[in-house]
Amino acid sequence: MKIALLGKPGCGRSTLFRALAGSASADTSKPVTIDVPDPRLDFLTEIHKPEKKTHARVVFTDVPSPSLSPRNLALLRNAGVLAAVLDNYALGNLVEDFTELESELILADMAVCEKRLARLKKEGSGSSTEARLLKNLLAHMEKGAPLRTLSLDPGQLEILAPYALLSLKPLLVVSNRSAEPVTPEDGLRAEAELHGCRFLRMDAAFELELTEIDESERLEFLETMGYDSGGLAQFISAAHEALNLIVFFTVGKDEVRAWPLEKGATALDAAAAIHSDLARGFIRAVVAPWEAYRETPDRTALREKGMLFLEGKNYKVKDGDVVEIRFNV
Ligand SMILES: Nc1nc2c(ncn2[C@@H]2O[C@H](COP(=O)(O)OP(=O)(O)OP(=O)(O)O)[C@@H](O)[C@H]2O)c(=O)[nH]1
Ligand SMILES: [Mg+2]
Repeated sequence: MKIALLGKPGCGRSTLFRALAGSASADTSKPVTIDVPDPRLDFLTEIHKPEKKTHARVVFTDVPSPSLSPRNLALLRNAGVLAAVLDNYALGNLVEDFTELESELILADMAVCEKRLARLKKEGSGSSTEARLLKNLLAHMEKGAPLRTLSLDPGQLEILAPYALLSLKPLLVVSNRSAEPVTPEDGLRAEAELHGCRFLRMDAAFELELTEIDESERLEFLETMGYDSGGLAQFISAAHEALNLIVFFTVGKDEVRAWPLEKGATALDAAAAIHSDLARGFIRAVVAPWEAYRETPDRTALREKGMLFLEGKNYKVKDGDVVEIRFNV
């Protein structure tokens, strides 16, 4: 669940990182782990009043510039999502900066694909499935297009997984601006869409300032400034969404918890995420969508109304499901 922040010197990357970390003195050379805000989790916590509340988490890394330096490559390959921070508070060369970064990602991928293809040819596998796939990728990238805009099937993605190709990863495009952006964002937004990226706005310096204000005074401060709250929360949520995850919940007296799970995963996968014993001794999953608790905020009542569903191990878990695993070991 790693998200790498990249961008040119002075784009505000470290400012955004410190805002995420909640402190101006945060050490930007180490990753920071952040709770993913989730109103559904807040609601389930309110009605169950557990001793502990556990959010889904994401890990952010501030990747020093130049982003694609050899030292950084491992950091980038390791990340599930890349976020490009673009300066729109000082210079505002939005489209240029974005295009430059995207080209660097594509070039790094071309180098990997070419090297692998040469190797396959040398081994006499120049017409294997993998070689043909790599030629396809190279033809796509030669047109200046990132791999995330090429449609690939699960089998192809599996072949490519070991290479951790950078332009295949989801990329969030962040315009870092103050209240008044230097450059209008329409051009960047269109370009980001064309490249299969999600576009976001952010005022990193303001978000960092906000973290310095006592929580009790924050809302009042925002109101007097005429500002919207939750810019940071939106960014964290967008980053989490880009990881292609859903969230399921477990509820109880001791803990109410949000669990990230890959889209399409089953009840058995959910059980394994909680504990290997639950997967080993899996009997049934007892499932209700979290919304059911809005009308009937009580598990016993839900059961009596027939609103808890018994599901087998192949059940595809849905975003927002509250899950209880019945097991026997
Ligand atoms: N006004 C304004 N200043 C900002 C904003 N973001 C960053 N700055 C300032 O710009 C300078 C550089 O910001 P950093 O966040 O350290 O830049 P960086 O992207 O980490 O740059 P490097 O680490 O040098 O590559 C600092 O003095 C920040 O206070 C912003 O949104 N608005
Ligand atoms: Mg920095």
